[in-house]
Amino acid sequence: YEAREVKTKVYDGQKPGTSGLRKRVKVFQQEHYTENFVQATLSAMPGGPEGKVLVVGGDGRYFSERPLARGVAIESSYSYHCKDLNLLHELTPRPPSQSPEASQIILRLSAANGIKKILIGENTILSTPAASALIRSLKTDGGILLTASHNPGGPDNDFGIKFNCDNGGPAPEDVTNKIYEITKTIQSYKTMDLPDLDLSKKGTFTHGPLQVEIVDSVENYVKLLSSIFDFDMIKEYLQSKPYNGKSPTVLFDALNGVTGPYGKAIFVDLLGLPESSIQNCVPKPDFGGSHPDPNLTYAHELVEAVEANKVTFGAASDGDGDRNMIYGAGAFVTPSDSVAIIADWAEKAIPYFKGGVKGLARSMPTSEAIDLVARAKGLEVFEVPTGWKFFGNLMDAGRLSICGEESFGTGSDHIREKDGLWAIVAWLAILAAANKEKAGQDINDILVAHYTKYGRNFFSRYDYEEVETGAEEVMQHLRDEFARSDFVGSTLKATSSDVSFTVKEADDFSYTDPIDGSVSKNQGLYIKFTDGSRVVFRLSGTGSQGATIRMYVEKYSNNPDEYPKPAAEGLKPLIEVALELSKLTELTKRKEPTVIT
Ligand code: VG1
Ligand code: CO
Repeated sequence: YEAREVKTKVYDGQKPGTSGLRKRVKVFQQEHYTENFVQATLSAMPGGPEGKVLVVGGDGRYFSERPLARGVAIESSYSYHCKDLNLLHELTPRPPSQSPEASQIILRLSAANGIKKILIGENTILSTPAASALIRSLKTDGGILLTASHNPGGPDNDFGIKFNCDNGGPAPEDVTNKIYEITKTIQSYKTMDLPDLDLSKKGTFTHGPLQVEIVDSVENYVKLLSSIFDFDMIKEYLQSKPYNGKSPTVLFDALNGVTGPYGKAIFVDLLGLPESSIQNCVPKPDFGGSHPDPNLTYAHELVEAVEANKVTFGAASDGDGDRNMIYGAGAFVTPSDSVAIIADWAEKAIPYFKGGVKGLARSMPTSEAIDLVARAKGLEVFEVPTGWKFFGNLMDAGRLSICGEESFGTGSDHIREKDGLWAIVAWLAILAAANKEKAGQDINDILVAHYTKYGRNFFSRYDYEEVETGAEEVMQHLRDEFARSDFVGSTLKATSSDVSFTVKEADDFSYTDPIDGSVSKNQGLYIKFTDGSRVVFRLSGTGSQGATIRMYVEKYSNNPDEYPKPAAEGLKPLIEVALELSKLTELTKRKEPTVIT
């Protein structure tokens, strides 16, 4: 096989967003489109592609791989067969003339660009945290992740490609900017006419000049978690009977995403729970037609099952496995509270942190609950822009151990991605530790104890998805308001009550990385009020179509009478003020948000 140069044309808009390039599958399927982006990625990787070793894997969504090499007929029906994960899933037919799937394209371009070796998950399956772990434990030069995370999958939905560096984390902005620059002028790419490689068999293969090792999707990751947590302690708790003579019950929902096999390995094989403790645990290329996002809206099946059966501990993760939701009967843990509580319990409940926690961090819109824990423990706390890539430098420098985002992302420096199953096991460890101190404690008791100690940060996010017009206008209108000389110090009044808020500070968030000094501007518009409340507006960087406006509101209370109240109630005046000030309804014609979390 020989490398050959293929002439191509430039496609607009191949700018990696918050977490890689995410577009509709049909966009990626255009001639040369995926090749252009993969070539740009290989050319932009630090030190270039020559002689490098990369990890490749993803959430198994549609367009990740096609089992051509196994002789599956694709003319009549598209059949996705993943033998070892025991899944067979039919999708609508597609013409056989279409271009190969992303994983085969990556193999061909890698071979032509001088990559030495590719380690790829069996059937291209690797959760985002598992890929990050693999890059780190095998000390590879980086990895290419095939995922659009929580966005729906299938022929009419989303696909995504993301590059991670050798620390296992999403490429920083200087690399993603370089990728984008290359896509704007690309004239050709290098490929090699290799046949499709069967990605269903583990082992090492020679693929043209390339060495390809097809690895177990789960093993390395589960080993890592076993070294972090005390699984014996968790098992002991699960087998004890602290709840009126009854054992705790668990329900994990993979939402048909990639974490199914990982969840089975952890909950069933390792912790000895019954099969009924996991659901939707077969990864499907279209996520069973659902939206694989673990929140109260999209994980309603889990919420209903937890409530109906009074399950002690419910949890879900997203399509690619980096997000998590913790939900016990009658008790929803907001992600902002979750990371604060994990930080508070870390040294007591998780052996990995026995030596001490180095520092804490959150993304800017995330509630300040974790700041309060940091202050109490005398730890540094960082506020970074949205997206996991900003945590990596702090971790690499040894200044950050635990961090999180309000968007159901929680993690630590064991890898360089957020990690859904890590957070879920961390919560099981907290329950186990709490029950050792005093038997009978459930998720709600842990929440109440935390609020009693620190106060409660009420928090909510309104998403206006795929807004057709007015998104930019809302942002510009806010910038104009901020620019008014009398804006700071002005008082904004709620529409349905007498409550009012006085503006203390308003700006467009800018971040200077304390490690390398790089500056990231325009990261979200925020208003801080004199009573400590905050409102944030930003445009999403992960959508594939139209603009998504996110509005975040936060209000702190240390009045115990307010702790049990639903967040929506305490936040109502603030939400009214935010909507009125931004003219969001007027400019976008959207009366209601698409999702409230
Ligand atoms: C969203 C979240 C952000 C998260 C990102 C990637 O980004 O708000 O907190 O890091 O998704 O998560 P945006 O730009 O749409 O607000 V995932 O699980 O999609 O990789
Ligand atoms: Co995700």
